[in-house]
Amino acid sequence: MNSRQKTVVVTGVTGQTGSIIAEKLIYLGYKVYGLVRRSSDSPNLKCATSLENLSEFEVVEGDLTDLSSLIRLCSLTKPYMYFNCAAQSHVHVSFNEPVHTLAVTGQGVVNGLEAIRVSGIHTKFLQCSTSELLGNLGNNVGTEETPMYPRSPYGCAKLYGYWITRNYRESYNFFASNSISFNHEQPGKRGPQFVTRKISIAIANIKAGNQGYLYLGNLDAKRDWSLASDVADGMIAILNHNKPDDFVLASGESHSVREFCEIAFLHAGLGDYKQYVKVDPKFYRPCEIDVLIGDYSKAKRELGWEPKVTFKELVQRMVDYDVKLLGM
Ligand code: F7E
Repeated sequence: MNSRQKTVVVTGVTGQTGSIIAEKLIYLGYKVYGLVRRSSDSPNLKCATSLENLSEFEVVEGDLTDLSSLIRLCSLTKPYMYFNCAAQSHVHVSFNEPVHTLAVTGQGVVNGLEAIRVSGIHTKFLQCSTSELLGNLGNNVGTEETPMYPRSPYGCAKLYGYWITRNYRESYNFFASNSISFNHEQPGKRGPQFVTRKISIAIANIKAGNQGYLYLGNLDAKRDWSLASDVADGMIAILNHNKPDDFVLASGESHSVREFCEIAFLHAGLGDYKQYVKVDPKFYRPCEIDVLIGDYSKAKRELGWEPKVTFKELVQRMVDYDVKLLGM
């Protein structure tokens, strides 16, 4: 590696997947520049606090919606790779904040691509795209060829990000790729407003006697869940591939929120989840995707990637983390 090949930009580095990618790349010998939004407090690194004092990690203050921040970032750091993990990533929130979601989740992508183009550097670009692009699959399994039909403002903004990434690849010969990642969760890092972590934190609180019930929305929604660390390996492999392309990263299995609850409550020794889980319609979405399941055979064939952690193990690890955190 020459010195430039060791430099990487990660946006969304304070979030679950961005921080995992940063950790993995630092371990592999890269210098990582993490874009962090300026706030009135000193920067809060959230999921990336473990990286704070490492010489291989540097925070660059800036905002995805501000093209000049990104031009400055790219001109200064001349990254060999750029992982665009930042987004307003909560699907339900996007119905209440559609314009903000578009600015960050959609326009933030073209800002990154433009910053690379204006800086005149050759940078491999990964857009973290999502299964939310696909919409209701019926009885089908989602592949790279599945027609896209997003069902939320988040999905619509991600659709723009997906296509503008392909457009820069086709227009300017950019090494610009998409991961089409299905749901991915990391014990201790997943935001508490996503359903898996909401359940694991509630279980810890119920065990500790701090909480009686857990209120959820649609228990019958089915998702294809993987460990985020496995998916992050796939994202890195996409940029290490010999050509830019788009890849589904998924587990190939679909499970309902109800099944997640069943396994989680039993594993925690609380017995039947029905004693604790109540449905509150305020958690329903105006428009839902009922079932998501992905076919990762292209990633397996071309990248040698496959998920390592099973659904049951993932549920158990999430519960164990939060129960231990509360000292139970
Ligand atoms: O919901 C249902 C909810 O918010 C999963 C993001 O990372 O993955 C994630 O999007 C399912 C949905 O994730 C509650 O209706 C029931 O069907 O954990 P979630 P998500 O919307 O699937 C994709 C791939 C992304 O790209 C996104 O950025 O669970 N559900 N009850 C609930 N969901 C939440 N959040 N809270 C509930 O109480």
